Amino acid sequence: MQGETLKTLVEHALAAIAVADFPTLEELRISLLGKNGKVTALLKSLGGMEPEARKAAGAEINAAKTRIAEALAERRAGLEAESLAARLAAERIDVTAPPRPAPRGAIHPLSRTQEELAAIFSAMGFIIAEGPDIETDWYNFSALNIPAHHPARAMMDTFYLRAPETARPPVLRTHTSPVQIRTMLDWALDEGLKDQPGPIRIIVPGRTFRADHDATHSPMFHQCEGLVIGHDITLAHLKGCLIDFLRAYFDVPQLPVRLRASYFPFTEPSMEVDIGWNRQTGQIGEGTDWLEIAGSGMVHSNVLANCGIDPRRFQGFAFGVGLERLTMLKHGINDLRLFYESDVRWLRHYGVSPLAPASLHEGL
Ligand code: 2NL
Repeated sequence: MQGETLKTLVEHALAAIAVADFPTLEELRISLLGKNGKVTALLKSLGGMEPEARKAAGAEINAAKTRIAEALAERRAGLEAESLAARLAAERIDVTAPPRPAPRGAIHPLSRTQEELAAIFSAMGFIIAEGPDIETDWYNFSALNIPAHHPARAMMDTFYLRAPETARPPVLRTHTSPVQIRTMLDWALDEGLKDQPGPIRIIVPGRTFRADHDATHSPMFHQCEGLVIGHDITLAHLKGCLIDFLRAYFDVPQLPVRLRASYFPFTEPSMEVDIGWNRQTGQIGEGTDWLEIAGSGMVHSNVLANCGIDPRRFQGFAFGVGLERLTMLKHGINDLRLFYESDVRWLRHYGVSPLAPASLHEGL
């Protein structure tokens, strides 16, 4: 009779366990194996039995208890696996879906050009130097070997700030060269202290000002100048550096580059830098026409001396490019004034998404 009862109990328990959910499973565990559970009660009843009967019944009840405990564990594991599978299915991520709605803002094309130059010249070991927009006459003109009568110094070409009669009025810098002057002065001090500084290798992007306003000139515009000073820097370095830079920027590996003798007060010799293009189509690197793109030269010995650098021990090269011009040529923009009008239609058209892939093959 005992055996039948136990067998039925186990059968019912296993059947119930097989279809139980989590709460039911816990209820079953308590009602079967818990302190007041049915199987526990049977085990307790063993105490009142004759030894022979107890031995047989004990084995049976313990076997039943083990069977039920195993079934409970198995069902629990099954339920856990099912619930994990359900979560994984529900929380599945579509990695091919767009990450967020299309961005509304765009990088201004001038900023983009500046970022591209920073990337190209960083790869060549240059660092970026910056300085003030408002300069003294000495940093902007005198230190650069620009003579007193030079037209750049005239009121109609340069913005001067109000100053007491006796003082030389400050100027809005007409080029980024004063930053190179400041860099060379600092460097000469370190060199003098026998700090053994490495060569100077900087680019100086930034805002510049001249009293000019038409389709190709703005009173505020942007330049990027470069400067390299060392013991053994030659015109060959200047040439290689400019060729590598222009080919990377315009993404034309065989871009023709020509150096043409010219004059600047702060370099000797001085060269204009031309690139090959097709005047008719505007295609850079095609055709037989030449386009002036930059100015360059070996830093004038007077400029080095003005910065405390001994021209018999050191020499170097410098160059300057207009950022608007570089940008207009690359993107076919024909009116410089639109750069600063903040017309959102123009900005959307020429701006670059911050998430867009880099336009340079080497990345930004
Ligand atoms: C141009 C010409 C140039 C430089 C800039 C430079 C700076 C120092 C010393 C010597 Cl501190 N040179 N800068 C040299 C040659 C040309 O720019 O047409 N820029 C748009």
